[in-house]
Amino acid sequence: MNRRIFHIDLDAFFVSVEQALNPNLQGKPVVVGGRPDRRGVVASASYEARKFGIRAGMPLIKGYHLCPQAIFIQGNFPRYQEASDKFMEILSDFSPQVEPAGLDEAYLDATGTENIFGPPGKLGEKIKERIKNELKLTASIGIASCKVVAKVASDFCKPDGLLEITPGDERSFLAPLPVSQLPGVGKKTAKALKELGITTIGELAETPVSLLQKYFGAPGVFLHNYANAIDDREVEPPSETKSISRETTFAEDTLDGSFLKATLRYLCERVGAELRYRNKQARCVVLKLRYSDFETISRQTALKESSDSDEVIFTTAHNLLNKALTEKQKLVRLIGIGVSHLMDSKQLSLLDKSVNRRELLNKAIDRIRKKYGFTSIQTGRTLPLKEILAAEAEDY
Ligand code: DCP
Ligand code: CA
Repeated sequence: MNRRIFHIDLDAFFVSVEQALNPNLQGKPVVVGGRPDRRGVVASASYEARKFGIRAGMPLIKGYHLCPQAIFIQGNFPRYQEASDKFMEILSDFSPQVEPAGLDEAYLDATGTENIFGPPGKLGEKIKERIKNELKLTASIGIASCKVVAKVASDFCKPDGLLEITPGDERSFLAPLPVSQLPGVGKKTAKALKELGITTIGELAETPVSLLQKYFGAPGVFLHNYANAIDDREVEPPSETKSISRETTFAEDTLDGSFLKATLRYLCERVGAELRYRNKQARCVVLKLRYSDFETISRQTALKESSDSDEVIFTTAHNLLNKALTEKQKLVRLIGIGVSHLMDSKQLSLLDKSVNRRELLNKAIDRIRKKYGFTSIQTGRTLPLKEILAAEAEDY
């Protein structure tokens, strides 16, 4: 039976999230990455900015020279994480077989779902519609009988596209495209292929596998197979989570105890929310610190009882932080918190008298955050944290 595999990729992801939140940015050349007078690279460029030649990975200053009127903004990683979580949640409503392949892209296997969602093209439209309505973002979707062709198809129809490759048409779809469109073919491989006289995927498909193996070793076989639309990789949902962590790098190194404490509180709340979302409890809390000289330490404590409470995680982490700060008086560049040794939560029973108010409060906060976004609620102790949102932009 022919599989129906979707590759769904959000368009100009970081920039589009910013544009969705700030209508003044819509329809304009926008670059996420930071101010052009600072060192750094373009993380994401709006399609309007791409018209000027601005591309991801390019130094910001070069982007500025190409298009001085572009709007350059700092990234805000928590926002993108939040959008990514919601994106994955939408996908999981359509199939249990969803494999995230980055923050803004995923594979979904919809084989055999016709009787529920209709033909694949219709399902693709439904997915795009929900992303548009709920996230105010556009996605491009490729549908094919294998992962590699689905991915090339979603790239091909960007932005805001939907392209289904009918079974049997895979090779003829790939053939005229440049080899650089094939996943796994970077600049170096493209150059080496060019020296062999191979510029299109069709020419690559026709090249004897033995020759490709001779030049590229084992990866040569993949090149041959992918070019011929041979790819039996399954869509694999991520395996069970073993640990959950959140970290942030500061815009400026710091030794300010109350700022570190508030940051830690914020990160612990994020980890706690993720634990509860996954219905897990943790037995171990790990603090990570990176100093200005890049020395990195981690300190951990096992909990007496497993927990998913912000309060317990924070108290434990705070003790670890205090110890670490007395051990070393060095400026801190990054702080992170993780939990591990996870187990499934017991079902929260409302009849259980031991359920304390704090747990109910955490659940209520999670519900509101799920609806309105993580930053819609700040607990009193994280309020001094305005700067952290800017600082987290350095995380990627
Ligand atoms: N990203 C980054 N640095 C890069 C490339 C990407 O930080 N060098 C981040 C920002 C992007 C996100 O990852 O928004 C997704 O990467 P994509 O390659 O999918 O790029 P976009 O989503 O921005 O654009 P496209 O519409 O081409 O998918
Ligand atoms: Ca993308």
